[in-house]
Amino acid sequence: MNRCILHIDLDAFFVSVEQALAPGLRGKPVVVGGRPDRRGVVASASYEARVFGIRAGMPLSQAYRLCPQAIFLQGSFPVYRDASERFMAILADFSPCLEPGGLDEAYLDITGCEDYGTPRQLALCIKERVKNEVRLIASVGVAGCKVVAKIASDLGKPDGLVEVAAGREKEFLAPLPVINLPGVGKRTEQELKAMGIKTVGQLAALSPEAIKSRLGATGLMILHYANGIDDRQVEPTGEAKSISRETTFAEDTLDHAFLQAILRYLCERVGAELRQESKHARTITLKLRYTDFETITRRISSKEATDTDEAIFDGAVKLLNEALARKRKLVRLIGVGVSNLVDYGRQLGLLDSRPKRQAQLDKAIDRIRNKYGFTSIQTGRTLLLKDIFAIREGDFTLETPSLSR
Ligand code: TTP
Ligand code: MG
Repeated sequence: MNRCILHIDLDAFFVSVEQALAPGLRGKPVVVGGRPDRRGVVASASYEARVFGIRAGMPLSQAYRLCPQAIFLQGSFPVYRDASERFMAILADFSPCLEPGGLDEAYLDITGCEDYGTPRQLALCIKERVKNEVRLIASVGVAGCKVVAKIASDLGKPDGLVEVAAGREKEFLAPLPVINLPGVGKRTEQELKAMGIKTVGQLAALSPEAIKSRLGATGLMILHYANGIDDRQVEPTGEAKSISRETTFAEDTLDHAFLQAILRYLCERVGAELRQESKHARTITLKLRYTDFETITRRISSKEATDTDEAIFDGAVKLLNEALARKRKLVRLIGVGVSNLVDYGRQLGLLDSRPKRQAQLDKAIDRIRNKYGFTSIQTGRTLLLKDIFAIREGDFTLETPSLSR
């Protein structure tokens, strides 16, 4: 039986949630990421803002220069997570074979669902429900494999519905620039350009030997994709593989106490997320970006997995202190992540009474924070940040969250 896969991605997700909450923002250039006079990057830009050249990942100051009249918002991660959960719940009504790819996108395998409608009818139905129930616009790609469905959903944006019929994949992909293929980044794009390859069609015509000698295993993968071949299954795991938070400072700093306080805050954020996912982590990663944009990551792993803020911070601060001792360069960005996740209870560290007490304390704090907002409780180590907390309202996003699944 031919597979039928949908890729669904929300349009300008963070911005659209803001516009749904405040309809006055609709139809305007809106940017979520923070104030333009602060450091940081654009997380999401409305399509009206994109007309001015504003893109995700661009420094906010550059976005401001391109469009000073744009409305810049700080954003609020808990609100986006809530919208994401409601979005995913709608998708789950259509098929149990659902693979979230982030907060605002997912693959859905609807093979064998013909009795409920054609793929197009089901896609329209999903769009309609997302619009009515979450007040967001979803773009959908329909195809026989993941890679083509993803490219199709992207191509139709905004408010897209692009269906690629079985057998027409190569024809659909051929005219597109190679950068549209997942797995082709700026560097691969340059490599291909040096070989005289600009479009997916040109790439598809290469021999496996030719591309492998230049680009190795990645080359073979993108050659398959270019030919519309992608055997990857939709994997309804939905489980987090890593959880991380990072923040860019308003001013570069070498203030150790401040760096440690921010790190502690980020560890508490990561810890809360980890506990919500009912996971323990074996690996803790610290990320630092220096004033000259040099970026380092350092990790520490242990046999015993943990989910306490204290243990995450202990590991992260050790890495931080080592890094600070090695280089005396101002720090621009700091981040912490956990990975190598295992299910709760599958490890023995919990038998130790100290972590258990901490685990109970963390859970009590989680309950209060879920009810009254994250900054309703501060631990001794983040007290230094109280002025930063005080100037913002409610539950803000000081950090860029990332949940990789
Ligand atoms: P995307 O789906 O890549 O972007 P988008 O939904 O804003 O716009 P569109 O899909 O219509 O092109 O990412 C989803 C959300 O993830 C986005 O709204 C904000 C967040 N995000 C970041 O925080 N940083 C980033 O660099 C990117 C690309 C996204
Ligand atoms: Mg999106």
